[in-house]
Amino acid sequence: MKNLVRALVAIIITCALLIFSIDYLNKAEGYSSDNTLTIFNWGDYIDPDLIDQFEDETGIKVIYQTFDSNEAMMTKIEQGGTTYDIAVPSDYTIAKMIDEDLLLPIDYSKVVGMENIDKRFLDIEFDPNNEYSIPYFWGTVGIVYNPDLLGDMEITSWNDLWNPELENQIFLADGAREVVGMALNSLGFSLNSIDSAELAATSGKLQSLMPNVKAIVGDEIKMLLANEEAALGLVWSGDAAEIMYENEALTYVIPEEGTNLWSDNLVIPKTAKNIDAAYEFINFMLRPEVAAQNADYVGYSTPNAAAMELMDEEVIADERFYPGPDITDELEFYTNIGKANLAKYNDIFLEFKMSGQ
Ligand code: SPD
Repeated sequence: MKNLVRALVAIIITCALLIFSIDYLNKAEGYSSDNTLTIFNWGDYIDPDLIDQFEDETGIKVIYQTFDSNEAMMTKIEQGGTTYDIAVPSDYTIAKMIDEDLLLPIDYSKVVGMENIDKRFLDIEFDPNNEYSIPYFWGTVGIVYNPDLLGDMEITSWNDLWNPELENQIFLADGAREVVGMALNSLGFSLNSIDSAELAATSGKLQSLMPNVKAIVGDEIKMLLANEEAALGLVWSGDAAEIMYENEALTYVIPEEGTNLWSDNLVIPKTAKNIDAAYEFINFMLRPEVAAQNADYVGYSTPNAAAMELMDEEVIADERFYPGPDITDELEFYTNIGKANLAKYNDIFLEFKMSGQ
């Protein structure tokens, strides 16, 4: 009998330990529980003081994880097994996530502060009526460059990147849509083109850029350009703002052939566990003073018009980072071109990368 009791006690202790360990591991791996909020965001994309402030105000513990591309973020959510309460995909990825039924519709009876958002960033094709997404930051893809390293060379267009004098002088952000989109625009095509002849021409044109490309890089592009390792880079505008903060010699241009206008948005994945906390976070981020502080810290452009009123006038008057509708109306969001076409873009990008080896 004693042995039976001992065995039972051992089993109970083992089970308790197991439950404790699973809970611990789950928290570390991005699983939410009662009073936690698990956020999946791009790297360097929030003021950490705001996370502390949110935790202090609400008593909710934030578990914060980062990704470096829409594709990596979506794959993780698609695979399942995580319970992110908030994720921050870009426009075309939101359309894909809606198609794949990965998102919860936003319950606007729980949202406070939508009126703060500039209408330009609402009701866009990737999510009509913002049924699933709330704007967080926006920007363009363009060229950051260092005039001191370029003599009297003017940089105004994508085609300037092909200048033979720029041998080994360009860093490119590591994104198929960004790089192929840039080459499409340089030829006067839409950056959402799925036309085979246009894509073939684009592939050829892109390969002829390779002598000028020093490297295709991830987040380190900011450090490399700020350290003057090359004269130019294809970057997101917010990264350009950060680079220019580090090294005032650089500047940024929205190329004259047109480019990508993008927005990153807060969404609630279907597998979220703490939906109430997700709404608390959304409402927190929609507050003008919070959005202004976040934009000041991160350097990207806020879509929160009420926040812009609280920001430094010089920052929001800078048309390189806050272009008006006269400019943004001419730019294109990436659209969801579908898996097969995306594979073609990836192939073009891969062939381009291989041509440099
Ligand atoms: N370091 C944060 C980077 C966020 C950039 N998002 C831009 C996506 C454009 N498709």
